[in-house]
Amino acid sequence: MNDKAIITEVNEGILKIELNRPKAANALSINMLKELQEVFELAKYDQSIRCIVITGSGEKVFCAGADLKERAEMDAIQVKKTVSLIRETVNELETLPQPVIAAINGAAFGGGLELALACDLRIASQTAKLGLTETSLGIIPGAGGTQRLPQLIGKGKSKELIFTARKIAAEEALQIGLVEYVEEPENLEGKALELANQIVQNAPIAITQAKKAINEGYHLDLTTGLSIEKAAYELTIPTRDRLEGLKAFKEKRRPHYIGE
Ligand code: COO
Repeated sequence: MNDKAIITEVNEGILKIELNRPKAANALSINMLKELQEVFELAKYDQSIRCIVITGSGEKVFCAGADLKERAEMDAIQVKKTVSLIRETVNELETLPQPVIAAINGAAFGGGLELALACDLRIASQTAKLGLTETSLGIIPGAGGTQRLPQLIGKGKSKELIFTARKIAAEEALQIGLVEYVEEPENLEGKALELANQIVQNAPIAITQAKKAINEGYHLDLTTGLSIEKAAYELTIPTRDRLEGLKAFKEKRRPHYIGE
C-alpha cells in the first residue's frame, strides 16, 4: 500500500504524476502540495524528462480541490498560508520547462480545476465534470482560476462558471475550449501518452522556449510578444539539436535530439 499522496513514474522521457488520495477525492492536502512541490523541483532540472502527464487515482475524481476537512480546522492565518501554498504549487507547475498534460480522469473542482488550468494541455474523460465551485463555499478561486480561466475561454463564460459555480460535463468543456480533447475513460491515458510521445520526439530546448514564449507573451501587446519570441528563438540557434534537425532533414531520417 503506497501511503504517498503523489505517485510518480518515468518512462521513455515521460513523467507520470498521479494524485493519490482516493479516499479523499484526491483533495489537495498540505502534505500532497508539499510532495507535488518536491516532484516539480526535481523534474525541472531533470533533462531526461521531456513531457509530464498529471492525473488522479481511481475512476471518479481527478482532484476535488483544497482539502476542506483540513480547511475546517484552520484559523484565518492558516487559511491564507494554505491558499498561498496551493497558488505557489500551481504556479510552479505552470512554469515547468516541460509541457504538462492534464489527464482529467474524473471530477476536477475548485483547486483541482485550477491545477488543470495551469497545465499546457487538458484531456478530459467523458465522465469528468469540471467546475470552479469556490463561490458556493463562500470563497473565490484562489489558485489562479480568476486569471487563467478567462485567458482560456474568455471573460463572459468564465464569469458565468465562477458566479454560478456550475459543474460542466466534458463535452461542454470541449465546446468552450476548456479542454483540448474528450476521450472514453478507457482511452484517456492512451491519448495523453500519444500526445506526450509526439512531444518527446521533438527538440526539448525548442519545446521549452516555445512554451515560454507563448506563456510570457500571451497577454502582452504584439510588439513585446514578438520580442519575447525573438529572444526565445535565438536561444535555439547555438544548440546542437538545431544542427541535428538540419542534418536529419538532409539525410531523410528522424532526428535524435539530446537537449543541447
Ligand atoms: C466531492 C466529489 C464530487 C466526490 O463526490 P463523491 O460522491 O464521489 O464522494 P464523496 O463526496 O463521498 O467524497 C469521497 C470522500 O472524499 C469523502 O470522504 P468521507 O466522508 O471520509 O468518506 C469526502 O468527504 C472526501 N472529499 C471530497 N472532496 C473533498 C474531500 N475531502 C477533503 N476535501 C475535499 N475537497 O464530494 C466534492 O464535491 N468535493 C468538493 C469539491 C469542491 O467543491 N472543491 C472546492 C474546494 S475549495 C478549493 O479548491 C479552493 C482552492 C484554492 C469530488
